[in-house]
Amino acid sequence: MRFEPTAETRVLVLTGAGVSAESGVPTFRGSDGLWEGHRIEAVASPEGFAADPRTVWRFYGLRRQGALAVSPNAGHRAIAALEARLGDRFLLATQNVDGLHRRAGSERVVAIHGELFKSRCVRCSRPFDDDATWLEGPLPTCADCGAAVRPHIVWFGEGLDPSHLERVADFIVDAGPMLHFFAIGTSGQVYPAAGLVDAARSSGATTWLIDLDPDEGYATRFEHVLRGRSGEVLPRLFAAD
Ligand code: BV8
Ligand code: ZN
Repeated sequence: MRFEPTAETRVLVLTGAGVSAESGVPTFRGSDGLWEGHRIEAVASPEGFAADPRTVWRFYGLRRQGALAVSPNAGHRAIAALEARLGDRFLLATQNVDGLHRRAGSERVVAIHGELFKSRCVRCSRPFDDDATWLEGPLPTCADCGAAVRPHIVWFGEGLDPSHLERVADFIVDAGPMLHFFAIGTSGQVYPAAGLVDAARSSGATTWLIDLDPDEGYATRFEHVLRGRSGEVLPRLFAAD
């Protein structure tokens, strides 16, 4: 099956851990939500950071190491190639924080859950590039005000960047029935990202779910459900010729 965009087609892609899984990055569901005995939701939370910043920095430091050790896969490249064909008629909202989409050449990317290789002062809040793992020695503090520095990640219980949500919502509304919405490699458990398919459908979009093992409840909200590995399905689905 191949996706054939016309000159009017708009495409919004939402990716989850299943796209990076093809590069060897572990998914959340695959770990049953656990990491070294901790519930990920507890570690990826403001309460978790306040209670035990060393453990939270260990979680993110190890993921920075892991992300630097892998490369984008054919699925990432197929998404970047579709963007190159469609230009401003394309937008990618990713739940993944690993930076692999940008390394594959994607530019029109909204990193709705934050970015692994950015940190920010809990007080000054301005994000800055940071690929340090902070696994050894003292934890980072702000050079300007001395407060704690945290990963620039949207944790459970924290709101997403309103400008990100607005950019995605505007894209959906502007596209209307010309929109094709693709959710790829996501279990659709985490809101508000999991609600994008409903917003797309209510504006008349055609909806597609591509997943190795689609979540039953989530899949019922899509018109097309393609079962398979994203690294294999996407190059065929998004092939240009
Ligand atoms: C918010 C950054 C309000 C962290 C992430 C009850 C209690 C507490 C909270 C809530 C609650 N009910 C609802 C909530 C809200 C909560 C939520 O939805 N919780 C869920 C768990 C119930 N949401 C939030 O807290 C959000 N914020 O609502 O705040 C608010 C509003 C305004 C103002 C203040 C507050 C914030 C959510 C963001 C959390 N941060 N990431 C980090 O990454 O370290 S979420 C994190 O988990 C990931 O980013 C990702 O989004 C999510 C996991 O989802 P997936 O990417 O889908 O990964 P998963 O492993 O689940 O699935 C992988 C899929 O790939 C599977 O389907 C699998 O079959 C498939 N697959 C595997 N291999 C392949 C494949 N597919 C293809 N090919 C393959 N090879
Ligand atoms: Zn500061």
